[in-house]
Amino acid sequence: MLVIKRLSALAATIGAGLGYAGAALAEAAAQPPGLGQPTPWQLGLQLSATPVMDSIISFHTGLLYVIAAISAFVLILLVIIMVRFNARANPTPSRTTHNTLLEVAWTLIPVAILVGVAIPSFRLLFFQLNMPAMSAEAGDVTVKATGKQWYWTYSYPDHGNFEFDSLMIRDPKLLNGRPRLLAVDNEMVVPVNKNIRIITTGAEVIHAFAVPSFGIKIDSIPGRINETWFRVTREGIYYGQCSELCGKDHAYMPIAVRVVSEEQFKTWVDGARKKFARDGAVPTTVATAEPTAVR
Ligand SMILES: [Cu+2]
Repeated sequence: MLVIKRLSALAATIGAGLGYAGAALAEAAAQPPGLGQPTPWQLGLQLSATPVMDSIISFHTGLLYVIAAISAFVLILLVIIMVRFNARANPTPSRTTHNTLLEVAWTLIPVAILVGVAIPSFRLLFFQLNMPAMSAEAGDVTVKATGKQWYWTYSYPDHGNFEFDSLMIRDPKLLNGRPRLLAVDNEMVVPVNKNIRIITTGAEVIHAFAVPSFGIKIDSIPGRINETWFRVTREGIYYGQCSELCGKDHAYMPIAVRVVSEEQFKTWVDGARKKFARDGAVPTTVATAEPTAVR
């Protein structure tokens, strides 16, 4: 955690020095670099915006210490063997073949390490996969994200009959400081500090809904619904990408999630109901057995 903080601080300093930070992050002025989007020369994970990502980062950092300690231990053993037991330093080698205590130890100690890693790993897995209790009164929100070739369609099943497409902004002149290949025309909007359930499916091929700062990545599979959740603890704009090779424009169907206050979210829903109202026609997400002439 500390390492990542220091690295991101370093990245911010370098970025500012190169004059990059000002323009690129003008829009998300209050948002630290590395939160919600990648930074140039980034080394670690993106900063966390949810409790799940907090756990992922601390688990990742903890594992790094374990791995480093094991690697250092093995390296030290190798160096000792090379120095003390080479043919010159040790011309008459010992004929020992077995050492019961040593053999039991080098079996049991790795098992203990693996169990020690597995326990927090499974705890994190359950934390990610167990949906929290959703409460509409508390302002929790369900969003349906449909992966299409090659954009995302969002609808809010509990907030009215509207649905909208979210396409990448291709014209650099329209970016206004937002990140290239990540900014979209219609962002998904959710309230801060609420449980957000994402239900996702694919319209024609498998896509994957992933936002690094939220610690979520879930496949969007045609014909079935997958779900995941997040709870963002600070307002801002968070970017992700389709994370399943889905076709020629796989790289050009980013995900942009704008996290706002509850009041702003209500205002946005009122506007979206009018702007993106559906006419009651059969939604285009319904899979058809045969390709129609329109396609
Ligand atoms: Cu995709």
